[in-house]
Parts: sequence; C-alpha cells; structure tokens
Amino acid sequence: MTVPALTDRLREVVGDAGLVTDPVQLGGYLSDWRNAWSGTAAAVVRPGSTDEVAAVVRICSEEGTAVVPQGGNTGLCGGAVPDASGRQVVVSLDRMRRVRSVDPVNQTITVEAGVVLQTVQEAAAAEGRLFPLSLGSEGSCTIGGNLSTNAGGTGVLRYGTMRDLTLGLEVVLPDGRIWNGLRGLRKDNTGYDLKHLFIGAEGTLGLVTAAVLKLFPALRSRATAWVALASAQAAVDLFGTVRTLCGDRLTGFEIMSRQSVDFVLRHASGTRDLFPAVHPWYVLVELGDTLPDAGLDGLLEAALAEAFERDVARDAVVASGSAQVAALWALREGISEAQNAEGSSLKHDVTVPVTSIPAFVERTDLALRAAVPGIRIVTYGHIGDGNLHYNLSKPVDSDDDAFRGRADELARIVYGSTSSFAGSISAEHGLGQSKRDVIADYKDGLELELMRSLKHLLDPRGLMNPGKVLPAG
Ligand code: FAD
Ligand code: 2HG
Ligand code: ZN
Repeated sequence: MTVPALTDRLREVVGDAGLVTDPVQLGGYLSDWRNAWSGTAAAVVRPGSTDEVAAVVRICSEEGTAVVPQGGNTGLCGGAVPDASGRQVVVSLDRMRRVRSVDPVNQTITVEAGVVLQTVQEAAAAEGRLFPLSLGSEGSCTIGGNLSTNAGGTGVLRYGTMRDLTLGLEVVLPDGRIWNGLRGLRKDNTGYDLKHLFIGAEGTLGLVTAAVLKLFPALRSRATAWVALASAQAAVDLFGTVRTLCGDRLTGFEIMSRQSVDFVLRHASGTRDLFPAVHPWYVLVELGDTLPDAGLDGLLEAALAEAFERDVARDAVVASGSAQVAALWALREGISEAQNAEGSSLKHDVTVPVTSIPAFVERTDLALRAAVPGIRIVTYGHIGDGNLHYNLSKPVDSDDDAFRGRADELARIVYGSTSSFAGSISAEHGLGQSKRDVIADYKDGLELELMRSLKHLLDPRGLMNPGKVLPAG
C-alpha cells in the first residue's frame, strides 16, 4: 500500500486532529530532545482512545507497517524515535491524558498512558496520597513511557521502580487485540503475571494504553541535606550510616562528582555553590515521614554528626525551608541539561553493587583518563541503588565529532569495568537503539534466546518497535 493510501486509512480512525502533518510539529516526533537520534515516518498518529489505538495498530498489522510507540519522547536511548526508512508509523499517546479514577482507600490511581508523570503526582496529592516515581523529566515524560522503560529515578530506594508501582495494565497487542489487565489487586496469583512482560519492553511487545498504579500515604515532613565528601568511599560509608540510623525514612540518596556540580553552576541560572571550599564529591540526602512532626531534622543531624566524628563528611548543610530544598534539588536535577550544554555527552547508565562503587569509579576513571587525556568524567546518580550515570564529556577545546567517534571504544571500557563488578550496563534507561547491539556481549545467551522467543510469540512479524532492545539477527 502507498503511504498516501495508508494515511487515508489511518485518518478514517483518528480524524484530522489525530494526524500530525505540520512539518514543524512533525520534527518534535521524529528526533529526541538531544538530537542524538532522528528518523522519518510514513505518518505520526495521535489516537484519542484505546479503541482508536487498537484500530491503528490493526491497520498497521494488516499493511505490514511497523509501529513506533511514543510518549513524552524524553527517553535517553533512542527507543521512541523511528528509523530512517520513512515506512514506520509513530503512534503518540499524547492525546490520551485522562486520569480515569483515584481510589485513596484501595490506594490506587488508574490513568491513560499519555498522562504526564507530574499530573499523576498532583492527582495523588489532591487525595492526600503520594505517587512516588520522581524523575528530572517528570514535567514531560508519560506513564506509558515510564512503564515501558521501567523508569527509576530518585525514589527507588524507598518505593522501587515503575515495575514495583504497577498493579494492572491495558495493552494493545501487535495484532490490534486489546488485553484488559486493569486490575487494582495487590494479591492475584492466577498464573503468569503478564504485566511484567510489557513493563520495561520499550514498546517492542505491545502498546500500553492505561495502567493501575499504587499510591502511598503522603509524606508530611521531610529533611534534606547537602554533604561534601572526600571520596566515593566516604559516600558509601555515609549511606551505610544514614540507612542504619534512619531506616525506611531514607527516601533519597544521590551522589554527584565535583565535575557534575561545576557544569550545573556554569549553565543553570540561579544555582550557587554552598560551601567555601571545593570538594571532590557531594551527596544529597533526603528523609521523609508521614507524620508532620517526625523530628527528621534532628535525626538527619545526628546521622551527620556521626559521619563527622568518623571523618566521613567534610562539610554539610541541612536545608531550612522549601526554597532551600528546591535549591539543593536544582543542583542535582540540572546535571543532564548542563552536560548537554557542554557538547556531546556519552552516556552510560550502569549499576554495580553499592559496596563496589568506589572500586568501580577508581578503576574506570583510571582507564578512561589513560585513553583520553583531559576527558571530563561526569559521575552522578542514585548511589543508594548502586546506579551511576557515568557520563563523559570531551576534553576542553577538543573536537566534538572526534570525541563522538570514539563512543564505542569508550563504552567498551565502561561496560567492561561494569561487567567485571557483576553489574548491569543499563540500570534504568533501557536499551532502545543505543545499546541494543552491545547488550549481546553482556547478557547471557539463554536469556537473549528467551527474550527472542517471547518477542516472536507476541509479535511474529516484528512490527512493534523493530530495531529496538533485541540485538540484530
Ligand atoms: P518515550 O521517550 O516517549 O519512550 C520511551 C520508550 O518507551 C520508547 O521505547 C517508546 O517506544 C516506549 N513507549 C512510550 N510510550 C509507550 C506506550 N504507551 N506503550 C508502549 N511503549 C511505549 N529515566 C529514569 O529512569 N530515571 C531518571 O531519573 C530519569 N531522569 C531523566 C531526566 C531528564 C532530564 C531526562 C530528559 C530524562 C530522564 N529519564 C530518566 C529518562 C526518561 O525520562 C524516562 O525513560 C521516561 O520513563 C520516558 O518516558 P517518555 O514518556 O518520555 O517515553
Ligand atoms: C538522572 O538521574 C537521569 O538525572 C538522567 O537518569 C541521566 O542524563 C542522564 O544521563
Ligand atoms: Zn537517573
């Protein structure tokens, strides 16, 4: 079928409002926010309901046309971007933005896949509840994208990843059938738990259209500190201390190297350094409690006092008031954008056991500095989960293209080191197109074989987001 004929069939389902034709608007659907990946498409469609998604997918299946699901397009692995063939159809969920229901007693919220994460957080808060997934991109990313990447972020330490926060799903399968698994049950042992196949599948097994998510009691007090440290080992030691003293009140524990903070101070307006001296590492620690007067400041200060006594911390400040809390988080959340402003960033989103982080950083830093003298290593992340964003920026005054040209070689150094610590080369961002080939070298062959079998079972003609996640061949 020709592209115009396909477009006509799709228009019959979604109407003019559901087809993107304006060239400027189209650009936003065909490349990612960093312009790291771009493609073209036969059509970009924006269905307004589950039935419309199913009809669109059915037409694509009949025509043998590949579908690329897209949410907020904030992903960091190129998973939502079509290829260059001009034959794929991008299905954006950005018109499916309904919060279907909130049940504060069952502690659940049911939302369509295109609902922006921040909207879910706000809808939960309006009922005195917490939806704890929290990402720097929460003003743009969608629940469908969060599910499909099994998103992590800063609340995982206490509440888990998106997988842990999900009770039920509604999914349009590659042939256009709708699986209604929208159950809000915390117990349901009736066989295989199919929702977990689609969570983290990056749109390769089906198109998520709605979800039932878990809610928690709202936090009514919190305490936040910014701590300067001499080494990554000190950060791990501090983590142990705070965990022991504060238990489950610990809701966030984020690490940043001085290089990361330098970039934010340079590029994010309104940010400022907090201590007179420069330190190699910083952590942001946050405690939360459902009681309004839980004495969290005192608890955090006691943990920090112990850290000073044991010579683990070099300097620290506990935030007083919400403006200061926001200022501390701005130093953390601004790193992605600030690094982007410094030219190409080569991203590596890895996990190793928390105890291995100091040795991992030391060994990998050494190897990279030997390979590229002057390389700027931007290490930060969710250290409480063992998850580091081990990102690289080119040496000052060097050529951007030449640096990008060494991406594979440098990734091998980082992933080789990750692997030697029994880690994972994708902690929370997924594989998308950026890591889909390299994963073959780091994942067990039998696991890959099982993944391929599942893909074949659900999508025998390979029409759901081809070229993503599974290695070629
Ligand atoms: P998209 O980018 O649109 O899509 C991501 C993948 O999911 C693609 O493969 C796409 O095909 C698929 N997909 C999207 N919607 C659907 C659907 N309805 N059904 C089936 N498949 C679908 N990620 C983290 O995990 N932790 C972080 O802390 C974090 N911080 C970030 C900070 C910044 C500043 C930025 C820019 C990104 C960050 N991310 C983080 C990455 C990104 O925001 C997450 O991966 C997010 O979950 C993607 O959501 P999205 O709606 O933008 O998905
Ligand atoms: C974060 O934790 C995100 O800030 C983004 O996962 C990481 O941009 C990155 O590499
Ligand atoms: Zn992250």
